[in-house]
Amino acid sequence: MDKKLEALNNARVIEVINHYTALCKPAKVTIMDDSDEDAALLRTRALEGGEEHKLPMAGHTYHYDGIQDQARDKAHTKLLLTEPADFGFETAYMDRDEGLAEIEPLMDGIMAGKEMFVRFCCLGPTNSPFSILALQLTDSAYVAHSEDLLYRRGYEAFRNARDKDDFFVFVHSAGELVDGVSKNVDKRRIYVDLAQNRVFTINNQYAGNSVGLKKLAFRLAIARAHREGWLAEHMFLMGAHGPNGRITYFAGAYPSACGKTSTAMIPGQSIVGDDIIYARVFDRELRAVNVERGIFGIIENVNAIDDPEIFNVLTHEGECIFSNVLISDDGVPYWTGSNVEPPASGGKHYTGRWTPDMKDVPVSHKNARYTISLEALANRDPVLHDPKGVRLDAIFYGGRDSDTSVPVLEARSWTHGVLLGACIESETTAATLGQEGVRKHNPYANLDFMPLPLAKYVADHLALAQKVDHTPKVFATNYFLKKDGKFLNHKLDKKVWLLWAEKRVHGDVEAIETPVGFIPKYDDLVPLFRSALGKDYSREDYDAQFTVRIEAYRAKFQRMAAIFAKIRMPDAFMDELNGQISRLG
Ligand code: SPV
Ligand code: MN
Repeated sequence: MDKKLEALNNARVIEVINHYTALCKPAKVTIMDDSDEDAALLRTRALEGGEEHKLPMAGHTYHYDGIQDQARDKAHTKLLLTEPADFGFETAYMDRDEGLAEIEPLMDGIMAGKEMFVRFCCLGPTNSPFSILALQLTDSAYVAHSEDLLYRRGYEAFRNARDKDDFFVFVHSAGELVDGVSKNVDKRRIYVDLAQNRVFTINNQYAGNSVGLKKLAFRLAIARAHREGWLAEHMFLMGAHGPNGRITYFAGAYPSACGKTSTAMIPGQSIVGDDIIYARVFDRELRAVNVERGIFGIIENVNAIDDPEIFNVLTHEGECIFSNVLISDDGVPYWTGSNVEPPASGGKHYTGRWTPDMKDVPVSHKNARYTISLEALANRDPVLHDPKGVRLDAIFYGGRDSDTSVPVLEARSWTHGVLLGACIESETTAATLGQEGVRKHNPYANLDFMPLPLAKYVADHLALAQKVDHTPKVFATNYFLKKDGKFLNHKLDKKVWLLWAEKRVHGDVEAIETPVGFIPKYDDLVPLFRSALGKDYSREDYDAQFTVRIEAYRAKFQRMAAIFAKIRMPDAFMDELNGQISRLG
């Protein structure tokens, strides 16, 4: 037997590997430990197999996903359930036995002629009460390479594990490749087997589909957190830097295109993570960790002015995988909104050859991405790998609307905050397909990933109040208010909202009570605009931004009431919603 496997002394790991080797029939099985040599081998294999290509800048590579494999495949991502469930919202699921019966034949021989990489990872910091071990089998060196940038290595953690049976299992195959790209996308399936903490994902490469440890593990983790009484959230985690060196940790849930990564990257603050957290109570204190150790971020609009830290990483030596961007003939990546003109000669593109006269085809795909390690960021918070996590003092729920919500608002209580999270809406923009200005309801920015009825998830949040001495303060943000078609705020104003919220956590400033929650006093924002942004802040701007639009808010909460009337939500939640509506009356 392979020496690395033998040293693990874990019968279940061997059983899983044997089972899927027999089913997927790879030509070769390579067991990987936490060594840099094994990590380097993956990088070599990704280049040899044509899934990645080297760029002149040291450490940089690029990857293309197939034309039809550029985003999460919601229709084919299904929960396998042993009995039908009413989730309270539309979710893709199917009968577990039927799902397994469908996918097993599709997996039969799917790795023929390929090398299967067996990797051991740890979700959350290692040697931590937050750690969840994960066993990954994949025939894609690109996927394995991405995972090595995004997740902590866990071979040693497996070796030292006390409960040898307790780990998540992910089996991925890119399937047959043509020019380094998955060919059989019509046979793409992503099935989440909650009953056995395992996920099968086949015939895809886009990391949101293929990287089991990201949104697929996240679904397993939410279900597990529900069973065990903790929280797994689609949230960033960051340190807000207040007066006298004070650091206050904020988490934040935002639907896509609502400012999540840019909030986590606000200048002068420190980032712990940009996508997923686990939060647990120890000694009546809520603590949180970043599940990941890297960023799989949207590259569009990353430029030197708006995202200097990330732009810096993307334009300097160091490890980075670009996906679905333009690559010029001299090997320079270009993307939409970078403020850098692509060359007249164009270059290689996910659609083939691209030249600037192809006005209908964007320089990079809207969902084109970069994959980097958090270690590369100058503003990374040093607590990233702390097994104890950080004390979570505040939560941001970010929505996007042009006409309703004030830029920042503090919830009246924990329960009111739970309501605000459940009522997140994001308005579609001209840039996304479909009609502009359509509001999409996305409770906790988690709708796509919810593996259990919303009412149960909400009940877990409400119950937190009894488990801790101090619940985090909750804030709702909206960076997108408009007047006469123009944004009322500048992109960097969010720094002021964050620093104001930081002061509220510590009781440094008062606030104005309104029917929807607490808003900042003008006099407290003026010095923050001055010190944080070097700007004057006018009374007119304040009035335009912080006027509480009662009618619009009332319409919003009535929309929510219509939705929640159809779901059996906890009584305390419905009382809060009804109280909100009557206060607005
Ligand atoms: C998201 O869409 O929320 C992401 C990217 O973070 S994905 O990995 O596709 O989920
Ligand atoms: Mn996400």
